[in-house]
Amino acid sequence: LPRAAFAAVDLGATSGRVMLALLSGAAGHERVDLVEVARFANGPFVTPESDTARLRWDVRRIWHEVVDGLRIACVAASERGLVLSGIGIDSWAVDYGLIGADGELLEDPRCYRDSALAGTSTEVLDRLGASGHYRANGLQTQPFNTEFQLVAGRDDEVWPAAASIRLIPDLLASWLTGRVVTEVTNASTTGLIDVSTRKWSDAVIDGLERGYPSLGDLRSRLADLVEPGSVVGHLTNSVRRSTGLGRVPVITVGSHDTASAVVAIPADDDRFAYVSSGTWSLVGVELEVPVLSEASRRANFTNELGVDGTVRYLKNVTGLWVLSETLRSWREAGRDISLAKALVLAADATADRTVVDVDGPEFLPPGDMASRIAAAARATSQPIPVSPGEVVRCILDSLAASYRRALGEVRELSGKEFDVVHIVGGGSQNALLCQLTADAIGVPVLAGPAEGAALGNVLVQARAVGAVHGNLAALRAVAHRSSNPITYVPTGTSHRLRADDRTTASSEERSHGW
Ligand code: LFR
Repeated sequence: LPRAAFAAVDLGATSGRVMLALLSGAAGHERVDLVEVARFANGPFVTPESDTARLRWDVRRIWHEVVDGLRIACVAASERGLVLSGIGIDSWAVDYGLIGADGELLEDPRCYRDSALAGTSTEVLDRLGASGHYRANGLQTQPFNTEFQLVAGRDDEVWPAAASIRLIPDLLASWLTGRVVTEVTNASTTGLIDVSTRKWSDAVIDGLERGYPSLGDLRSRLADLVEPGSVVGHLTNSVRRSTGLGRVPVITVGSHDTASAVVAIPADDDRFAYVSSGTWSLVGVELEVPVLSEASRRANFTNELGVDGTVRYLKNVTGLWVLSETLRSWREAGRDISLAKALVLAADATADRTVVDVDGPEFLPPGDMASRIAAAARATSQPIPVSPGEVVRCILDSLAASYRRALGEVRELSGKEFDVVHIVGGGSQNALLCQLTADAIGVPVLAGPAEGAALGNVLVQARAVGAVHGNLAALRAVAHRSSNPITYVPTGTSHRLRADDRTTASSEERSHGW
């Protein structure tokens, strides 16, 4: 019988959900069962061409979905004789809302896939010095890192009125509780954190303020940092009225979805690598200390902060976004192919016929992926995938090749050895991709849990209120009992074509080129 209940709000770039989590079992035997009480589609909307940002999030709609989900979670918990012991929020990283001195949201937050951000990162790093910057924040260069978004928006009309910069989970938590904090795992994706001290980086912040005077005082707009597992505050009266909930604490979790997903990896020891597979595939390992070498910077590896003082050393590989956008553009063209059907067709298609570099900048913005794949195939003199089966197969073969390349680099740059690759997140349900990954990497893949971020979110809350105890290994034992990972053993199939054999641009060139 469940003895405690929590709500996990997990917001991805393509869908959001509210989960009711039920914790049962005596100490040392705990398990968590997740009940999805609300799920909604998410995605940026396109703003008029004249706007300074072209893609934005309707964060007020997200807020209403979250509150509605919490209302349903409250009912579902009380049906089981329980009240919620906590609420945790995680989301995709880097994006933020600007709040005025009166506490009002000044505009819909910009979406990280907005192509208006092109070029800013190169400009900033040239001005600030890329090597020193990386030694401070350890962050990969992505055109959308928060610091570059802030620089790109410094002359926007709303900027002078912005009193507070809030990352998406912190923004929602502030609306739920009236309290403002910055949770550190997500803050580590801003570029403004010193990865070695887990504090705001004076070097980076001062550098930006000096380099871009119209930014004004950046530091005063950033709230104090807190680690995962702290109580932000309790629900406000108005939230209590609209949800039926009582005085429930909102607890910081790994509020970066990837940080939460990594907590829920059901590993039995530390010799593992992971692919956190959703809209993106985050491919890497967990470390005690960051890798800040020049080689690491040039390979564009990132050191993001994890729960319990850890570092997530990884690479962002374009993930199932390419597939979901492909299916979406087919649907819009009147060719409705379900994901299940697409995967059956792909399984029947010729293996490794065409392998493209899905990490190319052309795959970042929304749009017709099949024609971008065709262009990439043409440019590398490979057969152009035409049928849906060929296109989807090409995407999956290309993802597996990209994971293989990233994990090879991880091993080399960090010295970390692993005998298993855990795939967590929605992509762990994609059996074909899991098998192709095992074959490409040559080590067993353990797939699941599919709701890794929500599970990791709950585990950190449960520990914060004393319902479970122990270090990350203890939380992972609970994750193991709560999920049934599926093993994919490498079949020894050799990969005729490798994405890295066809890549001409270095990672550094690619990351700057967008
Ligand atoms: C995954 C993720 C990645 C981050 C990207 C953009 O959902 O959080 O870790 O790089 O989204 O925020």
